[in-house]
Amino acid sequence: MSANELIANLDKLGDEFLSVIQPLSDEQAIRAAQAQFLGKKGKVSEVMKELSKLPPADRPLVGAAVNKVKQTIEEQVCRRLGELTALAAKADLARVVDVTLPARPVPQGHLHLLTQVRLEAVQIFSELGFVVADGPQIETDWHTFEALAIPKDHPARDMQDTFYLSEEIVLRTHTSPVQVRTMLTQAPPIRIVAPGHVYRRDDDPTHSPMFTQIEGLAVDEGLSFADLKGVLIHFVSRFFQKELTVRLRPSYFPFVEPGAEVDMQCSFCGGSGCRLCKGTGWVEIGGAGVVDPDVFAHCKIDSEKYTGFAFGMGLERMAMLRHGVNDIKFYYEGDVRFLEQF
Ligand code: FA5
Repeated sequence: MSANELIANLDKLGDEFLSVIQPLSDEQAIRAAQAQFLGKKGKVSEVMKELSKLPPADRPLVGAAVNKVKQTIEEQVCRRLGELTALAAKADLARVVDVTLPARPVPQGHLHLLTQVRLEAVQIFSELGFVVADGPQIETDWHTFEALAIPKDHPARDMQDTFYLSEEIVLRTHTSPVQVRTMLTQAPPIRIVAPGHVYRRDDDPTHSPMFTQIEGLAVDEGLSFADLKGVLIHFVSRFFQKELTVRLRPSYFPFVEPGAEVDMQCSFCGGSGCRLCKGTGWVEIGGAGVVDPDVFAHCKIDSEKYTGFAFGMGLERMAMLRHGVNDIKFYYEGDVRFLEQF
C-alpha cells in the first residue's frame, strides 16, 4: 500500500470512529470502542504495521497521519463523555423533588426497663447525697460472706444459694460486698449506693438466677434506724410517685443489728389487698438494718465513734410492682413486644 493510500485509510478510520461512538450512551461502551481503534490489536495499529514496508522518506508523513487520527479519536472520546455527563446532570436537575415530603422514620431504640429503673433509683438516692460505688460480680468468699459476719459454717449461708467458682471465689449473691469494699477504702462519712447484677440458684416467676440489686450504705456519727426509715420512705414515694409508707419487719441478716425486711405499701391497691400483694396490702422489696459492729471491725472502722445503716433492694421487683410485670423472665428474654412497652 502506498503512503497516500495509508493516509486515506487513516482519515477514514477517524470518520468511522465518529459514527461508531455518536450513538453510544454509556462510558463502558465508549471505552470499548476506543480500544477497538486504539488498542494493541486495534484498527489503527493494523495500519501502523504497514508503516515499516514504506520507503523511509514516506514514513514521517504517514506517522504524522497516525498521530493525527489517534488525537482525533481521543478528543472524540472526551467530547462524547463530556456530553453524557452534561445530559445526566440535566436529567438530575429536571427531576421533581418534593421537599415537603416527611423524612423516612429512623428506627430508634431505648433503654431497657431495668436500666431505666436503675438510673432512676440512682438519681433519687443521689438527691439525698449518695454517690455510686461499684464492685466485681465475681467476688471473693471473704467480701461476700466472711467480712459480713457470715463465716463458712454459718446457717445464714443457706439463705442465699450460691454459685461457687472455686472454694474462695463466688458469683456475688448480693451487692452487700460493695459495702465492705467501700469501707475498706474510704473513711466516714460514707454515703453510697451500689446497683448491679447478683446471682443465686433461684428460678421461679418472681426469682431469677441473675437479678439486680441496689445496695445502700451510710456511715457517719449519730446515724440511726430512723434515718434509714426516712431514706426508704423517701425513695419509695419518689420512685412510685405517690405517698407510700414502708414497714420494717424484724428479720435476720448477720451483717446488721437490728435487721429488717423492708415491706412497702402495695402500690397497686394502695394497701387494701390485691393479687400482686397476695391480699396483704404489703410487698417485700428488700432487706435493711443498722451496720453490725463486727462488720465495722472487719473494715477497720471505729464502732464507738460511727454508726451506719444499710439496705439492699431488688430492682426487678420494684419494676414489677410499678409496671405490673408478672413474670421476671420477661426482663431477660429480649422480646421487643415486651420491651417496646416501656
Ligand atoms: C439481701 O440480699 C441482703 N444483702 C439485703 C440487705 C442489705 C440486708 C443490707 C441488710 C442490709 P435478700 O436476700 O432478702 O437480702 O434480697 C434482697 C431483695 O432482692 C429481695 O427482697 C428481693 O426483692 C430481691 N431478690 C432476692 N432474690 C431474688 C431473685 N432470685 N430474683 C429476683 N429478685 C430477688
